[in-house]
Amino acid sequence: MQMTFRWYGEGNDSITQDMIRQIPGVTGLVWALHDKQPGEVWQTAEIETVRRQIESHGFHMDVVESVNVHDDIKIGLPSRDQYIENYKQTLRNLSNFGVKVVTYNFMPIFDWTRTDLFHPLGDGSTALYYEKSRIQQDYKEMASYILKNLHGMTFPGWEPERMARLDELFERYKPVTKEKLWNNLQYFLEALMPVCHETGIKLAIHPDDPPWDIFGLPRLLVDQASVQHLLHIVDDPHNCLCLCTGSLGANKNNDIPSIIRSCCSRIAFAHIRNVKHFENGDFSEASHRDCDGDTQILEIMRAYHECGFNGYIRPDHGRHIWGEEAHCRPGYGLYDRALGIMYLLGCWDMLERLSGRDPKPAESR
Ligand code: DNO
Repeated sequence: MQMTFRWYGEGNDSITQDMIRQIPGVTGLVWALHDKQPGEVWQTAEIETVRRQIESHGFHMDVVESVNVHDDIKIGLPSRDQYIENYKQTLRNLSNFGVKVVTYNFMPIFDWTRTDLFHPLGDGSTALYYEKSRIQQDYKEMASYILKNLHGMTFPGWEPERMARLDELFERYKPVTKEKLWNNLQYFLEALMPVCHETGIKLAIHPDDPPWDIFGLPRLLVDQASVQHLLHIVDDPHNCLCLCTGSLGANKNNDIPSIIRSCCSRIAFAHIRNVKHFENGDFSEASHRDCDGDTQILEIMRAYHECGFNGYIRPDHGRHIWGEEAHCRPGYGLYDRALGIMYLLGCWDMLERLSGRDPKPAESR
């Protein structure tokens, strides 16, 4: 496995490349052009600027998270073909810089959804939290709460321009049933596969977070059956998963180690996040330590190890600790994600040792 760390870019992240260099084991920065709107082509000169910022610090830029998909593609409008052409061009431009994995999601309107971005935990830290009873009718209230708490930072999926048009977007998504959304995803993937073959890029879809319909919007990637369906409808080694344990793990019936074992060769990118469930259906995010949540982090690492996983991995959301909630992106502080990396590497190194191999320090730095 290859450890990476999500970085939002110079001037857009309070965490610098120099800070990340001091976390053991990280070889690559997971990046994106965060000022691009869904549907726009990522231009070579823009990618080149980020390449310098990443590679000059000894990191690779193999993984992009995300190239976001335009709503017209998800809705299935005739204008989707132009946006798909733009997506193809973006893939070609990225491949010229050696990019190997492009993450995206197919969630209608909202990306990840939470009701509290800085929920106090018992130890004085805070974490992202989902209170089930608060996700009912009022999507505007939830969106405006999230936008207000992003400390003025951009967050993919929460573009203020899109959030300002919520009523219109909901209207446009009205005819999109779950079945239509699957068809539109298949259409998108089938159109892109030839370019994936040409460039070698793997497309890694992020599961829906949380893994159930919200505000009447259909959500597709929610459990083992839907993951299998996705891999089956476009049965191509370039049609891959960004398997997020925290997204799927928000449904406590999902057995993530079993999902990993069932499709490991199609997992291009692994997000490791731990979630704690409450009786009433609420859930909180937790530290990466297995016993702090219900996601089975130890079994997940064992499953990846047994499958010989050699894809990219990153700690996903962490708690906000040591006062950093005053300035960090929700879920994306430095400290708990760094602690998470040490925990994940600790698990992995021990699994390696037990298999008779000695862990080695990161090579690219
Ligand atoms: C949450 C992230 C997601 C992910 C997108 C991929 O923190 O894992 O927002 O980046 O869904 O398109």
